[in-house]
Parts: sequence; structure tokens; C-alpha cells
Amino acid sequence: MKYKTKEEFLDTVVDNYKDQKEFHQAVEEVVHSIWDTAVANPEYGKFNILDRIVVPDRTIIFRVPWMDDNNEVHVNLGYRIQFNSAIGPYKGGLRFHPSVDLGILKFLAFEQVLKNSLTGLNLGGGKGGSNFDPKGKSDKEIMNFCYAFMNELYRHIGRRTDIPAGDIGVGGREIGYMFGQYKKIRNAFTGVLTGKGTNWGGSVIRPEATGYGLVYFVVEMLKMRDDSLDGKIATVSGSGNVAQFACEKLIELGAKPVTLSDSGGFIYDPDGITQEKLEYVKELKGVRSARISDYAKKYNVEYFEGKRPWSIKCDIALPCATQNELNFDDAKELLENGCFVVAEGANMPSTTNAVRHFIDKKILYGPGKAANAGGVAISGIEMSQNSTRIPLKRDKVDGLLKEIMQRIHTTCVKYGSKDDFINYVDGANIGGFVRVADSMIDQGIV
Ligand code: NDP
Ligand code: 2IT
Repeated sequence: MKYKTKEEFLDTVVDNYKDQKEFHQAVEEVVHSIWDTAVANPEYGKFNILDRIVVPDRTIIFRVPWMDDNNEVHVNLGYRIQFNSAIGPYKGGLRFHPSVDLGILKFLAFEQVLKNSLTGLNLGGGKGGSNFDPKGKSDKEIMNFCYAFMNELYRHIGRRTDIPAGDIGVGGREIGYMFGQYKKIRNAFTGVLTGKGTNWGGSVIRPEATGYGLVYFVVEMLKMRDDSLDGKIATVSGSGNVAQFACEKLIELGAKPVTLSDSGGFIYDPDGITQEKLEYVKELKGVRSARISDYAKKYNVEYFEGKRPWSIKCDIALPCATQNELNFDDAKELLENGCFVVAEGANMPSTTNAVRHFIDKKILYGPGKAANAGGVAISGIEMSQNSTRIPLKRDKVDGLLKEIMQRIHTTCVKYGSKDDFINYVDGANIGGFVRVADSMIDQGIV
């Protein structure tokens, strides 16, 4: 092993990528978990896996010029990080949000490598997107932007190379426009993107998969304490794709979600968000600029402007909005109010100190790369349906999703159990890492 301590290694990552603080955060968490495993296996040292695993295969940055409805020309930055392909073609979402930069996409792509490994499928890791802000844009502007983005991205992706999907700001509509443009340029109808419409190669349950899978993971965690979702109060943040379908599954399985949020604030509905109210949220949030505060007006509940929902008493908290949306103070308050399960629908929503607090207090804490892997897993199932050209039925795909979430949970237990506590962070990181590292060794120095 080239490094004597993990701190020595982590210092090199910080030095090499000075401005990429989210990337440092993600690498630090992983290295804390995998260090002993990395040191114990001399092959990992010999093949210098640590240095290699934190450097993407390639990073593509490009100009995206597009015209708005007033004929003004804008330029955004487009990115695709192809991080690791040891176990499969690059796979991961595209994010359109003004905060997008290299540090954020590198953290997401790095997490994706280990997440995809945990699914047990043959999926490498990647991530991409743009600092484009979809809020307030007309449908035509969104279409123009998606076309412009694909005008460059098409040359870097392909069904055997790199298969993007959605993430924040990218849903079925955007995937449709990008797919159309890819098909036009390449003159090829292939499964190059996932999250497609079911009429043209998309899988049933893909839109639901991240949120449903998250709740299936929570069910597995609760089983470890002979407990179930029945009657549990859940706080959920976000109100987009992941949050909506997490709520839906919570309701179906007998729990009571009481909050939703967006970048403006959160709503608290002590009577519980019902399926009917959720249908309203789905319709409302179908328009990207819509605000969750409208829910408070419609159902006469409280809206907390500029706040996040972690002060509300609950048994289960599901952060489903964005990175670093739950800090140490939030973690303390949650636990003081009796919360004993935190599972992440979003990627890295809890800060480093919040995660330490959850582990110190030995609650059931499911990190994103395990708990939200259902989305990419069903993307993998969409890819296999595209290859065979045989679409699967809803029950079959839902069954696969459950099976994969259970398998991920088993992997976390296998690698994360110590005494009578399951450290899901260690379990997910080690479980994800070993498969990628061993595959890299099998393939030599490439
Ligand atoms: P959506 O765009 O559908 O929804 C995002 C939600 O998060 C919106 O409610 C949005 O509010 C809120 N949000 C976004 N950025 C911020 C911010 N900076 N501060 C506060 N709120 C914010 O995205 P998804 O639901 O798809 O993604 C949510 C999270 O889940 C992300 O972390 C994503 O990486 C992760 N994820 C997504 C998967 C998928 O399949 N889609 C799979 C696995 C993880 P507003 O409308 O005000 O911006
Ligand atoms: O973070 C994620 O796992 C996603 N945005 C989904 C990726 C995918 O390829 O389905």
C-alpha cells in the first residue's frame, strides 16, 4: 500500500481537486469504510486501486448554445463524467440544475460506481448534466435545450458505452426530447437512455422505482428490529420524482407521510398525505416551476418558508431532495424527537457530521448508494428489455425491484455487521467497492 494512513491518501485527493468539496466529502466517507479492506488485500495495493478508483476514466465538458422564446442566445455548460466501466457500460443520470458543476457531478458519478455495483447488475458508473435552470422555461425552451445538449452528447454515449437517465430537473419529458434527437442524429433506435416512455422502450415502474425501492429497503431495515411500517410517521423532503413515489409506497404499506418540500420550504400535514393529495402533488409538480406551498393553500395546512422538515416529530425520515440537506443539528433534532430510521432517497443528503451522529446513536441509517439504488436497478432492467425486445409486466418488474433491494440489504448486512449493530455505510461502501476493485484487477492496468 502506497499510503500509510487514510488521511495521507485523502490529502492527495483534496490537493488534486481543490474546488471539488462534494467530491472530497463522498470520497472521504467511502475511504473511511474501505480502508481496512484495502489494506488487508495486498492485490489492492499492488494494483494501486485507491489512486485509480478516484479518477474518472474521462470527463467531458462542452458548450450548449440554445435560443429562448425571445430569440436570445444562451450558453450553458454540458458535462458527462464517465467514471468507471470495470463492471459494465457507464450508467447514471443527467442533472439540470443551476448548481451543477464538476465537483457535484464527480461526487454523483463516484457514488454511482459503488451504487451500481451493489445492484449486482453489469452497470458501470457515470453522471452528467448541465447548469441549465429548467425553472420558468417554456416547453419549447426545454425542447430546444435538450436538443442542443444532445447535439454534443450523442458522440460520447451509446447503448454499449454509456446510457444516461434522469436526475434532478430531468424526467420523462426531457428524456423524450433527448432520445428523439439522438435517434435523429444517429438514425438508430436503441436503448441509449433509460426512463423512456413505455410506448417507445421504457420499462414499467421505472418512474416509481427509486421511491418504491427506497421504501422496500426501509422495510428490510425495520425487519432487523422485528418492526414494520405499519402506523409509522414519516417525514419526506423534496416533492419531485423520488419523494412522490416514496410517499406513494409509504401510504400503500400503512405508514403516514406528513411532509414534503421544495427549494422554497416545506408543508406539514399532520393528518397525513393521502393518495388523493399525492395525485394533486404529482399534477402540480408536473410543471417544474410549481411550488409545494400551493399544497398548503389547497389543504389548509402549515407551510414553513425557507425551512426543511427535520424539526417535525417522526419515526422515519426520508431525505429525497438534494445533497447536504440534512446537517448535524437536523440529525440531533430528529433523534431527540424519536426518529430511529433515516433512509436516503437523495444522493448524499446528510452531511458528514449528521452521518456520524446517526452511526454513533446506532439508529437504522441507510445511505443513498444502497437505499436509492432501485432507480438505476430498474434502468438496468429497462436495458435488458431493450436488448431482448420483450417488455416485462408490472408485477414482474416490481418483483425484481423488491428482490434487488433485498439483495442490497443482505450485502450491507454481510459487510457492515459488527457486534449487534449494522453499519449500513460500511456495508454499502465495502460491498460496492470489492466487486469493482476485483474486476479492475482482473482487467489489468487499463
Ligand atoms: P426532481 O427534479 O424530480 O425533484 C427534485 C426535488 O428536490 C424538488 O422538489 C426540488 O425542489 C428539490 N430540490 C432540488 N434541489 C434543491 C435544493 N438545492 N434545495 C432544496 N430543494 C431542492 O428530482 P428527483 O426526485 O429525481 O431527485 C431527487 C434526489 O434523488 C436527487 O438527489 C437525485 O440525485 C436522487 N436520485 C434520483 C433518482 C432518480 O431515479 N430520479 C435515483 C436515485 C437518486 P425545486 O422544485 O424547488 O427545485
Ligand atoms: O442517482 C441515480 O441513481 C439516478 N439518477 C438514476 C440513474 C439511472 O441511470 O437510472
